[in-house]
Amino acid sequence: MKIKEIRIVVCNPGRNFVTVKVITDAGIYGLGDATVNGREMAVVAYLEEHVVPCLIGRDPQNIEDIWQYLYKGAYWRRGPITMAAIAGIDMALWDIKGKIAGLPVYQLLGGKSRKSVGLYAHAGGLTIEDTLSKAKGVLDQGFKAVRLQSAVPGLETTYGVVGDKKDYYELQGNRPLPPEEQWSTQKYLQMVEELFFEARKQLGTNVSLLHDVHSRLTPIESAKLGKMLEPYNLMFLEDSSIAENQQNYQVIRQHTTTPLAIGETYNSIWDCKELIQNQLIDYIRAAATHAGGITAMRRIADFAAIYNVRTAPHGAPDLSPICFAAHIHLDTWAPNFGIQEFVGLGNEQIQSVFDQDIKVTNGVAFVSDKPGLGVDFDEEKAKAYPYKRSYLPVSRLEDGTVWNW
Ligand code: EZ4
Ligand code: CO
Repeated sequence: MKIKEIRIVVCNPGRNFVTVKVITDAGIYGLGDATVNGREMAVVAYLEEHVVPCLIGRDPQNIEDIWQYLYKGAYWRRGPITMAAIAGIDMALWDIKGKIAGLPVYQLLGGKSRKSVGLYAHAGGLTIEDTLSKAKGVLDQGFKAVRLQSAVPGLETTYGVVGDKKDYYELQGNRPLPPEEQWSTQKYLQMVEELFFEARKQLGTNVSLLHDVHSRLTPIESAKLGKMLEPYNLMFLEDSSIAENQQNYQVIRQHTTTPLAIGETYNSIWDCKELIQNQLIDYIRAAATHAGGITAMRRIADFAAIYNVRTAPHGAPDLSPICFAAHIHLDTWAPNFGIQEFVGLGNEQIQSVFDQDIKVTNGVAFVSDKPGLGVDFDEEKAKAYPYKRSYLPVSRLEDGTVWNW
């Protein structure tokens, strides 16, 4: 079998997605997600100019060799653009292998470790009351885990709060230039303690609570927050600090037993190697699209399992339904799976472009049993939603200093 053609399609059914379609001479095709939010066209150029020409005529069944060829063979290893390009191809090759074998991808990985995949939903409000009423709505739908985010009083906008926008897709919008947002650690810390105090009071002790700091705190501030939140028994505290320097998490870990999660921006196992082997984190949140595909995620999961670290793949709306399908296969297989982030199966336009076969009910997802990834992409419908330049916001402290968004 040979790769005959590889098509890279960018569409914007509410937000930009970069979709890779690998077509074989046997009439089988595979799909992959290569979306990097706010940097989509860089991945397209990398794929079209530097990857696609090298793969035409190769046997798509040699997934590992193609992965190594693109990773080691480029000399320039890692980085979000390179690894998203590799991921897009890799997912498509697993999809093809499943279709050849007549088996869903989770079966190729080793089969089911569980019947269904536990999900956590989001609740983000303009006030603590608003957040908690949204959380109650989520629990009424059957979710047993919810991420709480709430607006910081005194700041114009806060990460994770949809506000008057319909959904996440409208929230990011399609911004021709990056918007700017403010940050104040002092104002934030006051809000977040009250949020979790009220949450336990109103939601009880049976629900798993999570929170995403989105890398806004220094390590010692994270340590302080983790300690402060111990009475509220979080499932995990996500991205409390940046870990470019992985030793940062030693500072946090020395001070708190609040479980820690990180990894949604990671491009490879090397970004989390020290965090995992020194047991500085509890959940690794790498995403198939950004960490190098299913081949790389499988390796990260196996490495993490040795150190009691569980997987909790990123589930943001800027990962396409193809990535979500890949995650549900990985989550169904991984013996050390923890929980899957879930923001819904997408708006109407997304659901018209991507045909998904995942059942979500009572806070859990059931993997597709179709051969391959079990997701399809309608190129014709995608044409109705052309690419629009769109950026994530940039964050500044109140004195104007650029900070972590
Ligand atoms: O801000 O995916 O946990 N989820 C997140 C996301 C990220 C976006 C960035 O593209 O932190 O909402
Ligand atoms: Co996050």
